[in-house]
Amino acid sequence: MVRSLPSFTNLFPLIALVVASGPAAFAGEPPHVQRFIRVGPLPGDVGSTLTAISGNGHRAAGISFDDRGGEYGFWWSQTTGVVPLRGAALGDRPSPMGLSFDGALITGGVFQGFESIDAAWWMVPGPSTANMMGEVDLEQPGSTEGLDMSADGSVIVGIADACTCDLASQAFRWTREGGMEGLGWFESDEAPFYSRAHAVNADGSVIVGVGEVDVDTNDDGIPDDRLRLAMRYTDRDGMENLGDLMGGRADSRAFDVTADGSLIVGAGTTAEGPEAFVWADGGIQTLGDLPGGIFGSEARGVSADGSVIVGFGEGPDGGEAVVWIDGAIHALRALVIEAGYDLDAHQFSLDAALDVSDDGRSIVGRGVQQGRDTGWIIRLAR
Ligand SMILES: [Ca+2]
Ligand SMILES: [Ca+2]
Repeated sequence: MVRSLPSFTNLFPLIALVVASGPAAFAGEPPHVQRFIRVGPLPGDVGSTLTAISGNGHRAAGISFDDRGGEYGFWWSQTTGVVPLRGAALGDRPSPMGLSFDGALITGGVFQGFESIDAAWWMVPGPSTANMMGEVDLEQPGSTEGLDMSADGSVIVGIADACTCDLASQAFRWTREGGMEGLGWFESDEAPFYSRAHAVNADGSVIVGVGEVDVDTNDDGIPDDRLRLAMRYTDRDGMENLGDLMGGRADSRAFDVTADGSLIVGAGTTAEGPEAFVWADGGIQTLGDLPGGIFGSEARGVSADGSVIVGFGEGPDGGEAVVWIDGAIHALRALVIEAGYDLDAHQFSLDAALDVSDDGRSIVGRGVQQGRDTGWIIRLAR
């Protein structure tokens, strides 16, 4: 069967209502930075980045880089600083990507050799040794990687057969009782099939990410293109295609979801270029971009109630970490400087915000300090 393009919807009033109805953490106030924290690499390494933060905002996870291009995973808290995660064997390189609400559990992958990554979870503090998660039953067994977990860590989602070719892949869900289970794909006519799960809501019932569809662009009955589009998976509805923003190519992906699963954030494509969106049942709303520079934005994380969204936009000087609060976009760099941190003197740029705590107050991401990748945490005042 050949499918036509998914239908597009654009219900601004609906989304505005949904976003404004939650217990907004910053109702009516401009955001103010309380603390800016630089999170450097492990001892002896030269660069770092933060990939995720726990729901309560107390712990983060990230990757440390050595001067030979090697990468090594760590977790961080205010009291411990950066602490290395361990693989299953000597020489393994952990890559943490998601934390539980309290930060006691972390998921990600462990690089074993150069081509293969295997999904794992860690309990911290403690021995911090990787617990490997096994494989989903695919035709071609390959790599797996955990990318997010539910609030209590009982449900982990990610991508299976994450081969470096990035062609045939399947979103998975893992539970301690049930092991790893493939979530399937959108209906596609021909292999290779592709889907991946980026995030899961608090109770593990709503999973979001990307799927792929075949399309027949010239209406000759033969699919001639494949599109990657944002997806939402529930046991009741299966894998649903969320469509894309109007205009431009059809190309979208979902990166995060609110605690109750009702709001999904990600990036789509308009005639102007890639643009961050927030999706709710029946509607998708664009989030806009920073003024100046080229056009482009992406939403990577959302608070539990949907009132705070983080990601990146394009400003006059290139890509910048941003926060959307009640729909308004703010460059984080400007907010940090306003709070008295002289980022210019330290040659510190904030390139992308990658995750936000449940209360919307703690944001992590990647930056560059004096030419070297450097992780950071921003605490917003309430
Ligand atoms: Ca489009
Ligand atoms: Ca711009």
